[in-house]
Amino acid sequence: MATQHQLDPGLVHQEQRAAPPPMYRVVLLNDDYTPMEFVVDVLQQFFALGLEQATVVMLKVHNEGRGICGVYPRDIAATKVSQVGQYARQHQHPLQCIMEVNE
Ligand code: NFA
Repeated sequence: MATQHQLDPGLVHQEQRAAPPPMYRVVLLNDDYTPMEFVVDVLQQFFALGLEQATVVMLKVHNEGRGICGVYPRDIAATKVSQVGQYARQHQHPLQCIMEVNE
């Protein structure tokens, strides 16, 4: 017969499991200057969206001020923010991309 300790490493007593690491939303912000086609291109290139879904997200950002591109572990989210920022600056567009913790 299994002991309680073997069945339950910690939960019956006070200790708890570590929470899973947080995920991060990568968010695009609207501006008045970045061309719509450039935003669609960014969403296809860096967030693996097809033309239709990239267009839906671009229009959401355009109409509502912001939109979620995807939700990722911290390091991946940070890399995407950096890549989008670099790509936008390279093309002299003011497009802003940020990350925020999901809950
Ligand atoms: N608002 C921009 C325009 O009218 C388009 C845009 C969409 C920019 C989404 C940034 C993000 N050209």
